[in-house]
Amino acid sequence: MNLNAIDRYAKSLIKEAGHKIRVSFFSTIDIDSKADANDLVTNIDREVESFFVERVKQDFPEHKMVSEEGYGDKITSLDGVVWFLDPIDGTMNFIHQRRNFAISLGIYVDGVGMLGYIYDVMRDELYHAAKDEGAYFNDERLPQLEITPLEDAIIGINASWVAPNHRVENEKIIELVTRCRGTRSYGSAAIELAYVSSGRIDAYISMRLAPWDIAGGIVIAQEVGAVATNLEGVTPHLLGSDTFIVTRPGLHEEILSKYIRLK
Ligand code: 2AM
Ligand code: CA
Ligand code: CA
Ligand code: CA
Repeated sequence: MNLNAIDRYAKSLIKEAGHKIRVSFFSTIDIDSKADANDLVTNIDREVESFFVERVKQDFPEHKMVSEEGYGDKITSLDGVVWFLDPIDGTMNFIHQRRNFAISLGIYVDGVGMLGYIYDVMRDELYHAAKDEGAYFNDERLPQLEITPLEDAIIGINASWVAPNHRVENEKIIELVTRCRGTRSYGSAAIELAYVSSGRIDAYISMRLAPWDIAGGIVIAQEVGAVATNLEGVTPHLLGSDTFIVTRPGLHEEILSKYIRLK
C-alpha cells in the first residue's frame, strides 16, 4: 500500500471539501435536530460526508469509512484500512459562528493510526501527521511538546462539568479549573486536539466523544509526544463512544489521578 499516495489523495479531498463548505455560506443552510434540540446537523454535514464516501468507495473500494452522519460503513473490527471521518466537527459553531469548526480525518491500518488530519476550514489551517514522520501545521513541523506544570497549563474543558452532573464529580473538576492557569472551550474536539498538539492549550478533556472526533487528532498528538487515552487511562478503542483526555507529557497522570472521578 502506498501511504504517500493516500496522503496526497486525502489532502486533496479535504481541501476540496473545505472549499464546498466555504461556498455553502452563500446559500441557505438547512438545520435539523438529531437526538435532542441542541444536537444539530445540516445538509452541509451530510453533503460533505457523502462527497468523501463516494470518492473513497470509487477510488479505494476495499477501504472502510466510519463517519458521523450515516453514509459510511458499520464496522465490528479495525482490520484493513479504515477512514474515520467527521465532515464537520463543531456543527454548532458552523451554524452559529461560521467559524471554529473542522474536518477531522484519521486513516488507520489494522487498528494503527497512520495518517491524521484536522482542517480548520475558515482559517485554511491544516494540522496533519503521518506515523513516525512527524506532525505539521500547514508546512511547518510541530516541535515535541515539553512538560508543563498544572499551574501553568490552559485546559480545554466544557463549563457544564463544573455544575452538578451525572458523569463526573464536579467538586474535583472545580479544584482542577481553580488550580490551572486558565480554561478554554472551543466547541470542536478536533480543534482542541489540534491545539494541544501545537501547544496552544495544554490539555483537553471530554466526557463523551465518538471515534470520528478523535481518530485523526490522535495520530497528530502522538507525533508530538502528547498522551491520549480515555478517562480510565486506557487507549481509545475506536469502535464506539468513550470519555477522552489528551495532554502534554506530564499532565496526564496528575489530572487523571487527582481530579477525575467518574460516576
Ligand atoms: P460535532 O459538532 O461533530 O457533533 C462539542 O463540544 C464537541 O463534542 C464537538 O466536537 C462535537 O462534535 C462533539 N459532540 C457533540 N455532541 C456529541 C455527542 N452526542 N456525542 C459525542 N460527541 C459529541
Ligand atoms: Ca454532531
Ligand atoms: Ca464531532
Ligand atoms: Ca460532526
